[in-house]
Amino acid sequence: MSLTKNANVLKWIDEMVALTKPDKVVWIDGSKEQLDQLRKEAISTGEMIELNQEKLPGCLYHRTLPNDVARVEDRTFICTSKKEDAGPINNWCAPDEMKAKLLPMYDGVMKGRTMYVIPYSMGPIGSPLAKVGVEVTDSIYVVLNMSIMTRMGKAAFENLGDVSNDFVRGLHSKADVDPEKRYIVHFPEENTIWSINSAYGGNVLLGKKCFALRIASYQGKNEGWMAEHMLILGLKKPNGEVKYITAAFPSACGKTNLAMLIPPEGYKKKGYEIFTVGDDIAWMKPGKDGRLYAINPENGFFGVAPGTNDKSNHNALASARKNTIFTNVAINNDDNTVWWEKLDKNPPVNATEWKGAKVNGPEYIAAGNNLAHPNSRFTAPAENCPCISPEFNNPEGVPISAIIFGGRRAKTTPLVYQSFSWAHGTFIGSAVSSETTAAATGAVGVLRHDPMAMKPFCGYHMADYWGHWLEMGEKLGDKAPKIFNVNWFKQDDEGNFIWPGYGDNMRVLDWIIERCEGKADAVETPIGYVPTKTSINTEGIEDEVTPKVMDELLAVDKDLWKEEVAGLREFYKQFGDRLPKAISDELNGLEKRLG
Ligand code: SAT
Ligand code: MN
Repeated sequence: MSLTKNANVLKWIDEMVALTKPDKVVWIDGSKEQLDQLRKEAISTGEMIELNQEKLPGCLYHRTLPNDVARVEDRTFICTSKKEDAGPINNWCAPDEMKAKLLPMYDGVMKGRTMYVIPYSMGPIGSPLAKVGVEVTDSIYVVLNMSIMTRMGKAAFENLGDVSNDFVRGLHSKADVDPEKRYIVHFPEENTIWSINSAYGGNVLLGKKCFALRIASYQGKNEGWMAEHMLILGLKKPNGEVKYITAAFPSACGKTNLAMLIPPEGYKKKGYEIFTVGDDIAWMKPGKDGRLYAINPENGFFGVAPGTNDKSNHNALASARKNTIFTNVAINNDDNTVWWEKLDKNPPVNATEWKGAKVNGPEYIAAGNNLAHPNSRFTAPAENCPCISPEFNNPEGVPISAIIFGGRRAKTTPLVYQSFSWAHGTFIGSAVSSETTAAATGAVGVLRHDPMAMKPFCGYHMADYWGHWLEMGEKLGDKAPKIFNVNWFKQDDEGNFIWPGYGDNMRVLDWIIERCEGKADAVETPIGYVPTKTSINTEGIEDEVTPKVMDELLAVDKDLWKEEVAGLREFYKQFGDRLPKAISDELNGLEKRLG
């Protein structure tokens, strides 16, 4: 039975049914009974495995095919009617041509299967910033993940109403999970996403990267708001005031860890606290008072499991102790729980590795294998997070004081620096480079340009996107957040990380907020304002971060930066005359300051 009278939805569902020809159509109302039923069914078919229900209540395990473990950027397309609107760093195909290619693949693809119709809201129901999506899929795994990651079910349709056509249409079929026929396709001009032949994460949970970043960035440009690949956190100061920060880092560079940071002892004692609003995506819009407000459109965390442990992210572990779906981690067969690299020092002897083979964990690892896939994930409800912000469901969002960019850089980029202005900050965002990670298929550890951490996620021309940033800055004027850049990943000549990171990143957040309040000290350098040698608090880590190490962390090496400028000049060339003048002015200004 359909859950809505909205004629636009009903018409589109009819079309999708006629195209994919499922045996059955099930509308997902979001009720506990229905989800329990789907869990049971998925367990009975082997699609999901039930984990130890005493130790991990409500938790399920899922294994994807070894060819289907990450986003596929080379098979992701932005199909705008004009090629130049997709820009030089997106894959483009004419909408008609792409449809002609994919329609035969979708024709009858759900024969013998059930089509699930998933209504969902990105953002709190009723929020002026929220938007509705409908995803049809033949995967229970998708339904169960969407039930964690979004506000899913009947209420989303209530939000849409009976007449609106403002919803994003998502068509997904796992088909044969054939990597040669895998496509993740966006039609921004039609509010439509088509995904086929994958059953993994960002390729199939269409509310996430496909809608909340690629389609939403396009909508944001047209409607005067911003969709960004950013965490959102609240920093509570000893006086009780909470300041909000967003931060954009590429996938698997520590957004979840920063969003859930536990301050070092000295800070805790003084009364500092961190609250999580979001760990991956921020939608931001100027509020009535002229400041920039952010909501997290998601309702859960799709976090990288390996590396997550009690020290790196206690709160993420706590979030994933109940009602969580684990994908491609290892199983400890002794007690039917989960394990991944760096969870602890005791890989299970009696293990099932991520591809499903029974192995001796320590021996398997000693032979150079991973027990869990490096991009294995937990899908955990936000409400499980011990430090979830009291503002998490605030429909108006939270006012942002600072925006941080960052990536993985062994050299060149100091621990932290502040931009001279919004335009300079936009330039810094456009200039972000980072070493690639396992979150996407392809080589790991290769330095590439990843502007605003949006390279894989911007739904239109990247240079126009920078233009939109500049325009937003003009609109916000002196109420605009201050813009910073951080690098937790600086290395010495032996390849060791020289900044402790994790909870100690609080020290950098502290400097950032103090800068916003006009307090902390900085020196003006060619690249921006860098902390003075003593303005980052190192109390408690003096042994590790000696004055000499601090010098290294804050160094601005002019020769390296000249190379950076040359690389950027080359990178910007492809944007031709669509590159905003303010960006090339900033590059020229930097070059001049470097002498
Ligand atoms: O696979 S996802 O795109 O959802 C996660 C990520 O790459 O950030
Ligand atoms: Mn991400």
